[in-house]
Amino acid sequence: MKVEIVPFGSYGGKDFVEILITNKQGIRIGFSDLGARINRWGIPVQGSGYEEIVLGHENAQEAFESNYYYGVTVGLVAGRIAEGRFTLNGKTYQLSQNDGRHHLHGGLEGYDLQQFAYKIEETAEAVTVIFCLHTPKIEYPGSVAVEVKHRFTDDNVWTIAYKGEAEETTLFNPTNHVYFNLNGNNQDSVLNHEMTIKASHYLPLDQEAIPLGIKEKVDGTPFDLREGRRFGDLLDSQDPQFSLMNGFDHPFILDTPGTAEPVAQLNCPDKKRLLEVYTTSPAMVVYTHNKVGDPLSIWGHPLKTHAGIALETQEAPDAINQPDLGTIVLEKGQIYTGETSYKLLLHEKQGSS
Ligand code: FUC
Repeated sequence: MKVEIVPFGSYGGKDFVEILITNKQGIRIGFSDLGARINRWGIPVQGSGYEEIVLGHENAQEAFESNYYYGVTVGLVAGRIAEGRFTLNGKTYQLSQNDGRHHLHGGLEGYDLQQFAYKIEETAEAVTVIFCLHTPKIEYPGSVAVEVKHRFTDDNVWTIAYKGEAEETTLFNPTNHVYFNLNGNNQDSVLNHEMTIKASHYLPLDQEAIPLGIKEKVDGTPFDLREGRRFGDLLDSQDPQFSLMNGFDHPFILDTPGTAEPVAQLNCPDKKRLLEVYTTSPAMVVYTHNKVGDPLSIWGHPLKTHAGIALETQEAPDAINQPDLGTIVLEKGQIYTGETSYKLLLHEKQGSS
């Protein structure tokens, strides 16, 4: 496999890099030390570069100015914490309120904009980039020494393995905020994607996207994706939860986490590309890029509503205030581990479209 380290631009006096890994099929994936992020996953097109199946940025400055968290590692806590407030061991904490009155995606100093140290390991069939960060004790109750390993193989599997060790008892619930668009660009939206999510329940939200605290059966709703539905066919749904968010921005409670069964699939029949998702996490937030703001374009093309689908594996949002939804407390000295894999299957010879 080929590994290249190229500049990803500078911001705030820091220089960032992108690590590009090309496997024996010519498929190229890119990770950056800015937020331990995936920034590209490209399928070669004869004579004209790559079709990128994830949303990303040209450089660090664009990434810093973006509101979408494309491909970033999210931490310490993925998902919203209502009013940024919670109580742990009898003490109440107030975190930054960076999403209206709520705390979102690790707050103002989350992992997404931190510079991670990295090293690269190569074996015969895979390259692994190991990103490390010792989170300064900013706003959460305790620091976490975190390691995010991105592994990419010759058979097109990208695996993220997380490890976190708490110095003081704290909260920890990381994810990766990758958005897929298997069309290979952001000019076509994901309306043509078939989504399969092996989840019998989802979490309805209030108007500010905080879980209402009930696990709702998906039966008879647009959230029933167990057999696969074309996203575009769901758009005229009158389901109040679906229209509330103009699409999905909801946690799904997964039926098959930690097994050899995929928890989800994305299928793009037009391009004969299929993506399978495997995870140890009990829930997955699915966000269908329901709004477009800043930036207004990426990869040289204007963004449109539903430009991608984010599949964020994690414990459910606001679990710290709604214990029935999961546990995100990491005790002092305890080690968190978690793993998610995205497997790309190409059903036609690529490189000629
Ligand atoms: C998701 C959502 C949010 C937000 C963000 C960019 O995880 O839950 O609503 O807009 O990503």
